[in-house]
Amino acid sequence: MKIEKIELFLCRLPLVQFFETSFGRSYDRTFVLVRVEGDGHEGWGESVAEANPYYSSETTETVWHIIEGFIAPLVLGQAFEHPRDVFPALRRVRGHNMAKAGVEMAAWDLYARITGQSLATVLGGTRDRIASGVSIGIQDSYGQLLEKVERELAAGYQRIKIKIKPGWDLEAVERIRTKFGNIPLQVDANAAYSLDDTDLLARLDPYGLLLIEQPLDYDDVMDHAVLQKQIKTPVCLDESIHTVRIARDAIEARACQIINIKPGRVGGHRASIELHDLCAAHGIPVWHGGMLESGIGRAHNIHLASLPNFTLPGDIAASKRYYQPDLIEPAIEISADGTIAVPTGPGIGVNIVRDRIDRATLRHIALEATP
Ligand code: SMG
Ligand code: MG
Repeated sequence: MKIEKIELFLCRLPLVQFFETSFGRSYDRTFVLVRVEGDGHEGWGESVAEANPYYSSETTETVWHIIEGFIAPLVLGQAFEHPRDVFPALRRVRGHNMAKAGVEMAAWDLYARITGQSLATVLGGTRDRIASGVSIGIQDSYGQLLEKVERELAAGYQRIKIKIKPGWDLEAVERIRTKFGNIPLQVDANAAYSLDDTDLLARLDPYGLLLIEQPLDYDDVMDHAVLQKQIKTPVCLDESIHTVRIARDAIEARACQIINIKPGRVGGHRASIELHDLCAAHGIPVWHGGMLESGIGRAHNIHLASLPNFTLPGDIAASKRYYQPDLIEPAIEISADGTIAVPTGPGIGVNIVRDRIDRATLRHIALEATP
C-alpha cells in the first residue's frame, strides 16, 4: 500500500447539546479530518485534538502543523506492507499522538478498503455489536441532570457516565442513585481533584460506582496509586495513558484497575491494540472512550471496540446525540438493547457525505509526494 496523497480538512460542527466537563463548556466541536489516497482507494481518519489545549496539549493547529511539516513527509510516497507499520515509521516525532493517529487510522481504513475487508476484521475484532454507554456533561441544575439520565436510560444505553468536578460530585451521584437505583453508573473528573480530596472521593465508595475516571492530574500516575489504596471505587485512567509504556507502569504501580482506550490519545490503532493486549494479559478490563467524534472517528471507534477485552460499555453513542446531520450516512444508531452494530462493508464501512464535509470545512490542504 503506497500513500500517494494526504488531505487535511479543518472542520467545525455545532453540537446538538452543549457538553461541559471540569475544563468548561463547549457548544461546537473543531477537529481535523484526514483523507489519504493510495492504490486507487481512499481512507479516512479523524484527529481528536480540540481547538483548545485543555483535554490534551495538542490542538487542531498543532495537529495541522505536525502533520503538514513532519508526518506527511515520513508517509507520502512510502509503501507500507501493513498499516501496523505506519506508527513505528513516525517514531522520530515525539508525542503528538493525536496528529499521528489521524494519519495512522486513515491508513488502516485505506488498507481495509484496498483488501476488501471491514476494519474490524483487519484489527482483529471478535464481535459484531458493541455495548454503548453515554457520557453526560455537567448541567445547570440537578433537575436537568436527572432528566438527561432518564432520557438516555429510556434510549437503551447500557451505562451512564457523568462528569464531576468539585461542587458537582457527591450530590449528583446521590440524586441519581436515589431516583434510578442501582443502574450501571460511573464518573469522570478529568483531573479535577488532588490527593487533598481523598476523603471526599472516599465518600463515593458506598454508591457502588463502576469506576472513577481520571480523578487526579493528567501526568500523575503515582498519586493515583496512592489514592486507589484509600478508595474502593476502581480507578480508571484516561488522560494519563499516552503510551503503552505508561500503561505498563500504571498497572505495575496499581494506579488503576481499569483503562479507557482512545486511539487518538495513544497514536492510533496499532498502539490501541498493544494497549488492549497488555491490559488483557494483566486482567485489566478496558472500554472505549469518546472525544465527541464525528461519524468518521466514531466509526473507527466502533471497529476497535469489537476487540475482545473491551468488556465494559464505551463512550460510543448514537450520532444524533452529537451532530445532526452527521458527516456519514447512515447515521450511527443504537438498538433498544443498547448496542451498536459494527459496520460490515470495506474499511470503516460508512458512507462519507462529501458536501457536508465541505460545508463544515474552514481550511483544506492537499499534500502529495514530491517526485
Ligand atoms: O464522545 O461521548 C463522547 C464524549 C465522552 O466524556 C467523554 N469524553 O474525558 O472521557 C473524557 C471526555 C473527553 C471529552 S472532551 C472532548
Ligand atoms: Mg475521560
